[in-house]
Amino acid sequence: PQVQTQTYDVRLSNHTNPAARALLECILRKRSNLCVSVDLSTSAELLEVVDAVGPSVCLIKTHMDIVEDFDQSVIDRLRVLSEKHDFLIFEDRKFADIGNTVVLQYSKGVHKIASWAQLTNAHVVPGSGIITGLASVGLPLGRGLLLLAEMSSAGTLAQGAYTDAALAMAREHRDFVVGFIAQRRLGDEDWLILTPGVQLGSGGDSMGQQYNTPREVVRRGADVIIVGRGVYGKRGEAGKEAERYRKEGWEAYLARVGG
Ligand code: BMP
Repeated sequence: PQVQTQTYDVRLSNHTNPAARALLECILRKRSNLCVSVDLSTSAELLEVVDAVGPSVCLIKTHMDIVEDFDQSVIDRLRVLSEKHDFLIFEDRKFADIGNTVVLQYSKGVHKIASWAQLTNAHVVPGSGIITGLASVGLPLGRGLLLLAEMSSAGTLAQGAYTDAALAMAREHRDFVVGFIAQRRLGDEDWLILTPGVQLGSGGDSMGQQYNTPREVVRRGADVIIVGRGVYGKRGEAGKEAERYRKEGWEAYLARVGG
């Protein structure tokens, strides 16, 4: 049977990476395939939105390098919320350097990403050494990696042969690479497909972002929909909006698997 039509329950048995398994288990427990991308630049705003959307999400995506008042307490408070509401954390770091450098960027510096993010991601432009490097840090900690195989933005170079190369690289590191940031299902194997560029009522922004609806991206193969401004854009309504997107994403999944 095609991965596309398998339930999250069946998909769970296709995965051995602990982060991938934890994500699928959380999706099933919460009946949520929604990841909210909380791109806010103060810790107070970030944590307020995370607390509001927490009940509706399986995953919170961060860009920790935009938080102006970052310190270890932001991570501590985020982890408290992840236990309170039951979600995983994905740092959207988009690593893009040689193996030796990404080892340091992943484990050290101000953010120490590997110590708190179950999932992170990487560009494949440097070649597979980037995966070897990240895996040397992440695998012993039970972390998982997503490769950027496609992007949502207009004019992206991540298409065609580039996307095929990302798939080939993933196949060489199946223990650590759990899936892709992509706009559709890739490959016959069970990869987790996380799709950004999602909003109800498509369109885009003035800087090249392009949106598709939850229904459309799930139909094309998204396992997790990533929504940023669509959820936190209207002040004070993030909780309500997250629940709306959770329902949309879940109904689209049920339609895809024929439930
Ligand atoms: P928004 O829904 O507000 O457009 O936010 C999308 C989020 O997903 C941003 O954090 C962006 O960095 C990320 N993203 C994206 O939009 N397209 C991609 O192809 C890959 C991304 O990580």
